[in-house]
Amino acid sequence: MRKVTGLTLLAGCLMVAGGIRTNAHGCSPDVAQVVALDECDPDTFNLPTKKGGLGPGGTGFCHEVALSAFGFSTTLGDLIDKANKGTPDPGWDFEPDQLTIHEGTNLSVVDQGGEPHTFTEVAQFGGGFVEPLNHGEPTVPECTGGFSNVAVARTRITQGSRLDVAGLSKGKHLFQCCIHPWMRMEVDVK
Ligand SMILES: [Cu+2]
Repeated sequence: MRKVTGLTLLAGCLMVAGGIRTNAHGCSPDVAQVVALDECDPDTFNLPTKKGGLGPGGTGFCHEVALSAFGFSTTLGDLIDKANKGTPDPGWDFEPDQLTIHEGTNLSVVDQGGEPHTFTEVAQFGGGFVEPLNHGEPTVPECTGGFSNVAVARTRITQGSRLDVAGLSKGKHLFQCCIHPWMRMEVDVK
């Protein structure tokens, strides 16, 4: 009898999952999409550190997505210059900037840019762990230590990868990138 009940429930779940996206039966949570974007220029980002880049180690820090040959990318120098002037590159961003979700909805954050980011919940927006990109703002506690801090490292998203955020409580939640601290997003849970 138990097995039959279980199968019936499973069939109910599949029907719900295949129809309108709903959480009415508690089968699978609603998912809200967030994307991380950047336009990193691999030619400058992946230069050896001696030449002012971030190094070609591993598979390189920046993976080509921005069509740099056609002028759509941001060089490493430009990125730092703009951050220093307090006018950071708006192409490096989480989209949307604000999201209102119901309690129980999961966030699915996909990195569609070319380099790693973090999607880190913070009490208040502020600087990340890469000082030249902070425009004088102190590093927020949640970003302190960079990737040597496991709490920060587990919020990292590399190009093409996805980070799921579940269990957000009702209220306002702030997320930022600990590398590019102007990448910020507010999530309001109703
Ligand atoms: Cu970032």
